[in-house]
Amino acid sequence: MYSRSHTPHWRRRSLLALVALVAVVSLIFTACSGSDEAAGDGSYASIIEERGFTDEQVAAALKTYMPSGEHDPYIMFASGGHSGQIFVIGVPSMRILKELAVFTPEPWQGWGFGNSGTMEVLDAGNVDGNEIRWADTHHPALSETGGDYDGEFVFINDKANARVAVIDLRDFETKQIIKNPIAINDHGGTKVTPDTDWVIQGGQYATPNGWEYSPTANYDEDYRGMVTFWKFDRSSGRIDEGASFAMELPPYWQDLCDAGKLASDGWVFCGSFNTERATGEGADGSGEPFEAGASARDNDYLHVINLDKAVEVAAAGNTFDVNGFPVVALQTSIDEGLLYFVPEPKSPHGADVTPGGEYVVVSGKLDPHVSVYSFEKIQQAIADQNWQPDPYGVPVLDFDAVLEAQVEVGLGPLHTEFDADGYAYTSIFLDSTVARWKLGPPYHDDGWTLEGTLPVHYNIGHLSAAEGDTVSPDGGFLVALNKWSIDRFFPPGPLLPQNLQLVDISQPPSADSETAGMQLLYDMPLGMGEPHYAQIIAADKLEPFEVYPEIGWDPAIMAVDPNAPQLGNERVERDGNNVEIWMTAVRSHFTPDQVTLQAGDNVTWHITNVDTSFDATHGFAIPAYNVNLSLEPGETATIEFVANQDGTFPFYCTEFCSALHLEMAGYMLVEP
Ligand code: RUQ
Ligand code: CUA
Repeated sequence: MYSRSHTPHWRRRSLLALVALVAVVSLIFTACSGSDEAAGDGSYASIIEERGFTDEQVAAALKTYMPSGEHDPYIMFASGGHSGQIFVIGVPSMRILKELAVFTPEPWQGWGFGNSGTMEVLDAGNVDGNEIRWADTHHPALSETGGDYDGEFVFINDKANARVAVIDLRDFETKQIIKNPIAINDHGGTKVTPDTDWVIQGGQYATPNGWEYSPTANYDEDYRGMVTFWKFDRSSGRIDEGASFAMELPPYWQDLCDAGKLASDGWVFCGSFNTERATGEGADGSGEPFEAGASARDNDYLHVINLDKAVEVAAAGNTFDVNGFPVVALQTSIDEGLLYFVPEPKSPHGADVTPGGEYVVVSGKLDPHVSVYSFEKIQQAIADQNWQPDPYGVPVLDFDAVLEAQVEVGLGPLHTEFDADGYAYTSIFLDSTVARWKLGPPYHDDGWTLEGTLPVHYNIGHLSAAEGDTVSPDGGFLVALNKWSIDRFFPPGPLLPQNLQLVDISQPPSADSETAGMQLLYDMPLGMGEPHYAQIIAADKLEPFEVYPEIGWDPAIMAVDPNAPQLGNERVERDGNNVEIWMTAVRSHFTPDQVTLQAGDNVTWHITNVDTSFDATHGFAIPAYNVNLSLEPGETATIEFVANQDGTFPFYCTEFCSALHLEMAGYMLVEP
């Protein structure tokens, strides 16, 4: 039996308490039903009766309710889809704690509105000189130590422009955005290796390397897929671009990746589709539409990558250059044994490694099974050279030799996560269900069986179980990330919210439960973008700053800026038409609160929030200049602009910080 390293004791306790509560509630309910006395007296029994709740609904409500002041035991990091951000959500209450600004300017956090630190991060994501100020964020990856979430960082990809962001969870701020130099879109990431040495970014729609122009008639020769391995430097909290590299892949459309762990540590697995190399239907009617052309064959290829060896090959300089970035050539990967394929049911979505690293679970969207591949058998097939080459010469391992099991789970299986008791959960898109199935040895001797399914609403994409993709999943809760909400909520116009549904998976499957013991607890509409994937971490692993450690802290360098304004040294200095301002903010005053400039001045304006109290944030807005900062306690920020508009500009604090918050204002006077 598989066992986890840390047990969420609170859950056991609160479940016992819940069972007791539900019993009491039902008793009271039974006692009161039939009598009209209880109705309308405000007691919970009367509320239950008036609203006609079932026992199950009452239990669901109790399981998600967080009394005021109580914190959620889990925090979910959900991708923000088109918003380009990350949603931070408490579980099980499903309360939104923050829309964490990543790729898109966000005014409340002062992200991208004058603060030169934030502008620099955003500008690093510009593409060919074009300012890109949105993203399609898909897959957040929490940093790991020994294959377990460590609560230090989270990474996320932008599918639309092939970018990766690094967020430091000490202050929940984005520190770095990187544009992939060889690809213009991505999908297979982000994922991290078990100690976060590497952040994985897999490709998606193939293009020529560096997305140069080439007609699709030259697809087979010129177009290539890719996977990029970003070296993460934990001490600086940044990806080290100079120590990173990519691998050139055949022009199949790589999909989701996962890092091996424990038994399969050092290897990486990525699904793919369009191994047909379809190029779409031309305007003249030539070719085939993608959705047909890209699913003509029965199989696509699971990419099996020897990352440890690839790192050695790249370090030895056995690479070629694309836009100045080292790329291991496809032929090199074949010659050096870095890349193997395994046939997988066509159009898969998700290659998910079991907690112990023994298996890779793949779901072909058009096949009602999950296919489970054994890492050991993959190694054996490699050793036996039990393969046939693909058209590019990549060894395709024998399917039967590496398959461990197939479990029929329903129509349109996508993505799989795990719990602490050796069960797997697969999202079933077409059926709109979550399937719970039993893993085989070493988890269960009688495994590889479907336990049951739970209907969800509707068209579930990914699912996320508590720490469910780590080496020690917690179980307890699972969230279904549903694409369609149809009838669940009031329709706010034809664009409907996503529906995140919380599911209780704490109960074991039982023969008399159609849903294999799973209970739907809560519907959470989310009308801010489309989360694709989410990860759920135990809240006690996160140790965010309450306030910045020292006054004058610059979040961009996570240290004190020696040039930061401090109490007592506020001043304005002029040198020709260069003006530099050192300002402090404290409840309820900016010092200085009058700044006089001349039209055309080059202005460098530093502000420090010298407040040290928890939650004593000040904002700083200058009208007409598109400046809006959020200065958390201790934080310093610098804005730079040319005072190109003369006039009288009242600046003010945009965060209601104190009784005299409205008075926290000043004048910026720009003389003509
Ligand atoms: S994806 S569900 Cu990146 Cu699976 Cu969208
Ligand atoms: Cu400071 Cu309002």
